Amino acid sequence: MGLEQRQIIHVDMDAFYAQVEMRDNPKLRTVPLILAKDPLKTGGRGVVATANYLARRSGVHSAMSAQEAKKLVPNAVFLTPNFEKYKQVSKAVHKIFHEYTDMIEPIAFDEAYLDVTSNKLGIHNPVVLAHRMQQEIWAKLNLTCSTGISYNKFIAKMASEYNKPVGVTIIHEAYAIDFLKSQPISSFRGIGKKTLPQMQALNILNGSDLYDKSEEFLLQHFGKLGYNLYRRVRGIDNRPVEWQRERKSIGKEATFIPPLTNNGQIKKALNKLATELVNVLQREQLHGQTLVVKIRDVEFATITKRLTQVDFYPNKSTELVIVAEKILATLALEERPIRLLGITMTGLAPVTFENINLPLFE
Ligand code: TTP
Ligand code: MG
Repeated sequence: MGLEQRQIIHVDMDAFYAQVEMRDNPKLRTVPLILAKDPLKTGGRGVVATANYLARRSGVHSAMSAQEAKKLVPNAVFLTPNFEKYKQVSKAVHKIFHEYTDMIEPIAFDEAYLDVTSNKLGIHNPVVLAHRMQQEIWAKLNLTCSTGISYNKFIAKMASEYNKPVGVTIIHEAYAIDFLKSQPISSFRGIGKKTLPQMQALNILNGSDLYDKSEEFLLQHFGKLGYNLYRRVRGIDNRPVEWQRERKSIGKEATFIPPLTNNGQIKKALNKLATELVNVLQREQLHGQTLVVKIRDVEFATITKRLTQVDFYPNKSTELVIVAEKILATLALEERPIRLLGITMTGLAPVTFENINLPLFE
């Protein structure tokens, strides 16, 4: 043994967009519901984001054209996805996750890996944790999810899909390879529309078939993916849960010797600070709603002032300089040279939730 094994929970909301809409409108609970613009109103364009289980029973699924879905279920209700709403729900779900651990890697609005090896509740049994989390999400948000538990991300994800909806599936290391061998090849993450037919052509229909292929063979046919799959099907996936320590603020400041004496110098200094600040924000994939400017003169009189806006500030140094100058202009500064300047962004949030790409939508 030696090193303590990781305990990873993959959480995936059930029929996410559809479930949220059914929660908020009970009339939708008993009808086939498809989250897509109504093809009658788009002239047939548009793609299905998701559908409730009733509509799925007739063969409707994500990424199918809305028109095709309408043919399958003529009496279905079509609803345009309300991303702002799902984002808010996602935030609320993450708030619950944070009661358990801060080691959270979001994959999409409705999906995340949690490393609960050491968790805030000090509970060792991850099944107890997962179950509790599901109950809490249900109690507070009236939504169900499914969880997969294992010692690595790949298997945890596969496990959460294994028993949907409202499932909890744990795969212990001792059973991992048996489990992987038993799964259809389409449930291996990384095998999508393009790769699936290639696999089938090579008679690789399940994990067991995959297991039987040599590393050379898989590399030759599938390159990097093949290299990974050779390991995945052997239960090997050492990727850590990539979480970001939550930062309250990110700031940059500089001391000036000799001190700054005119607006041109100040602007130049702000430019440099803003560029550095934006670099860090970009690297950490964060953006913020409050900009704080700090200024200290040669007499050591220090003033800080903040400006908060409803929307996140763009991570663009030129824009931040304009805001910083605006803040400075509101300060009643003494006419003394400036010794120190700083700008800080707070009210931070991950950019991932904003820029999440849903290429299926126009
Ligand atoms: P999924 O978790 O793949 O699907 P789901 O939550 O609707 O259903 P399941 O119970 O099988 O987990 O995706 C989450 C949300 O992302 C989904 O509700 C809608 C959106 N989505 C798209 O917009 N396009 C897509 O192609 C897929 C797969 C999902
Ligand atoms: Mg889901």
